[in-house]
Amino acid sequence: MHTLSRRAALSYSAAALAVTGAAPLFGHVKPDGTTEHHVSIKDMKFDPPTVELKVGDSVSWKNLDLVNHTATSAKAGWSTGVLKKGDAESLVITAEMAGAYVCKYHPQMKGMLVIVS
Ligand SMILES: [Cu+2]
Repeated sequence: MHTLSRRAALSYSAAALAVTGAAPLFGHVKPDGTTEHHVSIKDMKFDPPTVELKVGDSVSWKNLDLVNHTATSAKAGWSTGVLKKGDAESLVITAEMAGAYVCKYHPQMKGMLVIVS
């Protein structure tokens, strides 16, 4: 994680604490009430493989492997694009993006976005 984004994440959490008085359970709650979820790509796996989220939340994928990866759902028509070592990409999640995704280079790598209300 970049120093800047970590600092931003901390300030988001502080803002959430000030507003709600409770720590967020998962991810980082932003001032607009949405949550940023983090998925690491490491050892040819998405970690965590399944993310439960609300429409409007964002997911940030970060590639910690040496080889290039993507998070891609051909069926739902979205992709992070190519993530090289150390790259991260954050996408805002719409209802249409729910379901399974893979790495386009390594289709055995499986992830899932589950929309909860
Ligand atoms: Cu891959």
